[in-house]
Amino acid sequence: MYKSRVIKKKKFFFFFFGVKPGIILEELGIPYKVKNIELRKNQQYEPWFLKINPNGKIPAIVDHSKDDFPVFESTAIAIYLCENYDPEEKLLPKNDPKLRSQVIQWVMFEASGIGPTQGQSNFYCRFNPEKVPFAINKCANEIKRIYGVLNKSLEGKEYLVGNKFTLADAMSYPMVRGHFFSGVESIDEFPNLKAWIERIDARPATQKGLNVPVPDKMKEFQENPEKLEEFEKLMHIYFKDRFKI
Ligand SMILES: N[C@@H](CCC(=O)N[C@@H](CS)C(=O)NCC(=O)O)C(=O)O
Repeated sequence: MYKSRVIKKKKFFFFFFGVKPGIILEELGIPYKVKNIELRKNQQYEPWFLKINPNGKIPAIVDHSKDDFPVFESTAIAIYLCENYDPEEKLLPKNDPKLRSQVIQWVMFEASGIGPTQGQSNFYCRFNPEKVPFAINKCANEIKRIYGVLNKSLEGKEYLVGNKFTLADAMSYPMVRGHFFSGVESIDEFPNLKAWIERIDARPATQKGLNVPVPDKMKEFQENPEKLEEFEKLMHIYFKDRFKI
């Protein structure tokens, strides 16, 4: 029914496609098993999956070590993983309330700003066969405004909080590195943000997580515009059918 791939031998988690939890799992060294959900085949709406995420979206996880406890929404998954499996406070401080709040503030900034804005932009730039300049420009302007906030906050700093890599960075990085896909071709005007992406690009665990459960497509698309075009055409057909346009 769906493609399944065992990533590591121990089986504490089922993990359904979506790079953010992959990055957290790898950064924290949590053993997991992964299942790929094929969105184009609408596997996210199959009854067994809706029991895990009633919203019918990826990512979602099931914690087999805690009575098959299901968790959906990438931010909730990230916080759950840190609260339960980050005793060394690598990604989320526990005992310093101010530091913890600062990390959570940036995590929410991603969940309510970067994620939804780039998500909408992806539709207007890539999935809608009819390009609507007003929608495309509106999203691009908001993304650039958000990147300006990040760029300013990274002035003289390597990472967003406490000068160390935390959940704040881990959650924003996958979206920001895909800026071109969301209609912001260049981020040269945001040098701190560019350097921050390069810094996180060099983290082996994050890079491993980016390739879960299928090899990362963003770099391939950025380097091969014809592959991006091919993908867009497939998406046009899928969404026309889905939205009955
Ligand atoms: N706020 C959600 C967003 C999840 C989301 O939009 N997932 C998309 C893929 S990136 C999805 O599953 N789409 C399938 C659908 O809408 O049918 C999260 O962060 O987990």
